[in-house]
Amino acid sequence: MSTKEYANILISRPDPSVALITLNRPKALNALSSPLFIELNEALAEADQDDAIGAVVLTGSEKAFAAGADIKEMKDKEYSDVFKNKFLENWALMTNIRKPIIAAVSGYALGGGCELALMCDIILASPTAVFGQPEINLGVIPGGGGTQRLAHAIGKSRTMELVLTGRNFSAIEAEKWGVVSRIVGEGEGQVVKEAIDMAKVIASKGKVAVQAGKETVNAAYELSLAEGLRFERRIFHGLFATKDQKEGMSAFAEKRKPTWTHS
Ligand code: CO8
Repeated sequence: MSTKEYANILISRPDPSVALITLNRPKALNALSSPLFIELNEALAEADQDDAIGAVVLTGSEKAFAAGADIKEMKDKEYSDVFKNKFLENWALMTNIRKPIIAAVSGYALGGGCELALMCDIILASPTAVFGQPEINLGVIPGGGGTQRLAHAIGKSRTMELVLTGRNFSAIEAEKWGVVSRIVGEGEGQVVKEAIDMAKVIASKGKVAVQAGKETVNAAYELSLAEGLRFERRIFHGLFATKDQKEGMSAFAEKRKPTWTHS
């Protein structure tokens, strides 16, 4: 992955196997402008192509993961502009990334910020994290998957309440409802540290199995139970064609650590 400099995001490698992408528009609380999303998609695609990287961490600042789509950019747009130009449709490109993306959320994750976190594979929250879909207060509704992904994650009644009242929800609620995998300990930078540690663990596994695991869990959100179970079984069977399956099971039997060749 190149060390290219971007205007709206920062890229670093806290470990050779992990890419850390930090949203960096502090004056606008990381509002998600079109240029920011173009950069984010480019950086994610590069990380996906880099064989040395096993997982990506996406974060913002202590105050804001992202306070939503850029309202100032949107406010004068007309229906014909947003429809013709497929406004923000490229946001969903990140759901095609093969490698796991962990969102490390501190502070505000509102509107498109909440939707961005929901497009990641795992969300870790700092105790300061505040989620919400406040679009109703702007005369619109969520447009980046909030109504759908939240409904899948937390059910109709809660999603309806959040989308129709625009009220925020806390890290504790997010954990109780299963929006986030867990709340990390207090302290500046703690959520990023724990996300990097998790990314390193994932990156230490065989990449073929990790990609298969991500694809198969995500299928649970698209398929019926019967189709999903059949898909899982086929992918599971397919992994018996990999060297990593032979290595992993032989290593267990021989009481040694496996050496993955990612093939
Ligand atoms: N867009 C643009 N600028 C923003 C945004 C935003 N979403 N959020 C904050 N800012 C700017 C403020 O305008 C302010 O700028 P300035 O200093 O120039 O006035 C600066 O960031 C700091 O913000 P505040 O002074 O408001 O900071 P506070 O600590 O007082 O408040 C809040 C923090 C509560 C987060 C407040 O900023 C806020 O309510 N922000 C807007 C939250 C919101 O409504 N988000 C939803 C946006 S709509 C959306 O996301 C639709 C998604 C559609 C996706 C479609 C995909 C296909």
